[in-house]
Amino acid sequence: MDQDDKPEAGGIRQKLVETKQAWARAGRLLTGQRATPEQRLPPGQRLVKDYPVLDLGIQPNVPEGAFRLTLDGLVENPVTLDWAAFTALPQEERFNDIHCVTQWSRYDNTWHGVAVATLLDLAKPKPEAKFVSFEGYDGYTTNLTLDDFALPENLLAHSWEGERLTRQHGGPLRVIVPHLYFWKSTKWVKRITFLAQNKPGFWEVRGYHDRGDPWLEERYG
Ligand SMILES: Nc1nc2c(c(=O)[nH]1)N[C@H]1C(S)=C(S)[C@@H](COP(=O)(O)O)O[C@H]1N2
Ligand SMILES: [Mo]
Repeated sequence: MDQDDKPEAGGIRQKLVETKQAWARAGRLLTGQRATPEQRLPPGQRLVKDYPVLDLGIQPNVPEGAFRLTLDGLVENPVTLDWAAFTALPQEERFNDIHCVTQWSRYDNTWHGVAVATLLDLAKPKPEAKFVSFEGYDGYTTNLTLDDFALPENLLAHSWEGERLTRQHGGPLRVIVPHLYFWKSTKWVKRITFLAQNKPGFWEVRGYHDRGDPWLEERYG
C-alpha cells in the first residue's frame, strides 16, 4: 500500500481528497448517459461483490456507551438519544443497492435500524425546515433536502447482513440513503440538523454535486 494512502494519525487522507477534487474538476467517469432506476446499474458504475471501505481515513472509535445522536435545528422537539434510547425505537429492515461515486456499486445489502420516519415523528421538523445537514464523529459533513431524507427506504442502520456494523463501515450507526451516491450516507453519525437553507458538506464544497443522483450521473457540480 502506498504510504500516502494510509490513514494518517489525526489527519485526513489529504491525497485522497486532492485526487477526488481533481476528478470533479476533470469530470472523470462521466459517460453522458442518462438512465432510470429500472436500469439497475447506474451509468459509469462497476459492480463489486466485496464491500469496499471509503472515508477520509479517520475511523473514530465510538463505543455504544459513548454514542449520542442529536437531532436539532428547526424542530419542535430537539433530542439527544443515547444507545439505549435509540435501540428502543421501532426496528426495521431495508434491502437495497449502494452506489459510490468512485464507481463501485454493490447489490443486495440488508440493513437493520430505525426508519427516518420514526426519527421525524420524534423530532418533528418545523414547516420552515427544508434541508438537513449531517455530521459524523470524524468531522465529515454532508447535506440532503428534507424530501430526499424523508423517503421510506432510508434508514439509520446499526447492522448489515445481520451483524453489527463494523467500525470501518460506520458503526455503531450510519445513515443509509440508497437512491443517492453513497457519500450522502454519513458513517458514525453524530448530529442531524434541520435547516431552512441548504448547507453543502465536505464533498459538496469540493466539486461534488449537491444532490448526487446516480441514474442522472450527478457526480460533480
Ligand atoms: N462520516 C463519514 N461518512 C462517510 C464518509 C466519510 O468519510 N465519513 N465517506 C462517504 C463515502 S465517499 C462513501 S462511498 C461511503 C462509504 O461507506 P463504506 O465505507 O461503508 O463503504 O461513506 C460515506 N460516508
Ligand atoms: Mo464515495
